[in-house]
Amino acid sequence: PSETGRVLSIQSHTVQGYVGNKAAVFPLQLLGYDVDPINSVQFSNHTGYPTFKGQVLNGQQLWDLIEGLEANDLLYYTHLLTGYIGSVSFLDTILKVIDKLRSVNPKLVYEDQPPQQFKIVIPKIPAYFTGTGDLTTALLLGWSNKYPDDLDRASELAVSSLQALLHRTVNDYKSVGFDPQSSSLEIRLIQSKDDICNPQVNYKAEKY
Ligand code: PXL
Repeated sequence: PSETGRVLSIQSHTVQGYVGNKAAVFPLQLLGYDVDPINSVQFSNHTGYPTFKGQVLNGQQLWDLIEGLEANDLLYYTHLLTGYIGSVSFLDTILKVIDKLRSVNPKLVYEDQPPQQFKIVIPKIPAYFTGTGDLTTALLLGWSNKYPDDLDRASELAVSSLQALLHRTVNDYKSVGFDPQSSSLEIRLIQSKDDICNPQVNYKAEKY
């Protein structure tokens, strides 16, 4: 295992655009994590478009992949990250996956336990995005593992990266004459790599 961590990320894949694993894998890799993606669906694009086509993985197919990894002793993960889950059978299998991963590594991190409370005040951006939740979760995982006792700091870093990326996204759309309020925007993930690696903290957490 690498020093930083090994993440199993079970999320959707879209051919075009950045949601699910497409929004989570790259930032975690930039932050130094080994990330193994399992694609819960493979869709042409996210479901907010007028139409989409593709395939959905069922619970048994997910379990097959886990069994394949297990048979080769490849099931050691420090973190499990999940997102968009399309069916109850898939969710049931995720619960089995958690048990299985915990049997290999009892310290597996899936849910955050610190009952700390704080808030970060951020300006509202008048636009609508997809994939931002998936990206935020990945960034929080990435930074909270680096600052395990400082969730404030981890959140400030995650929020600051996200805000920089959202501003870049809006400005990019505006620069080609596109009204950012007219439809959901695809996030400029790759173009924001420096903001992910080295976020400038412009948003501070305040204790309640
Ligand atoms: O969490 C965003 C997301 C993830 N996966 C798929 C989606 C969306 C949002 O539309 O369609 C397939």
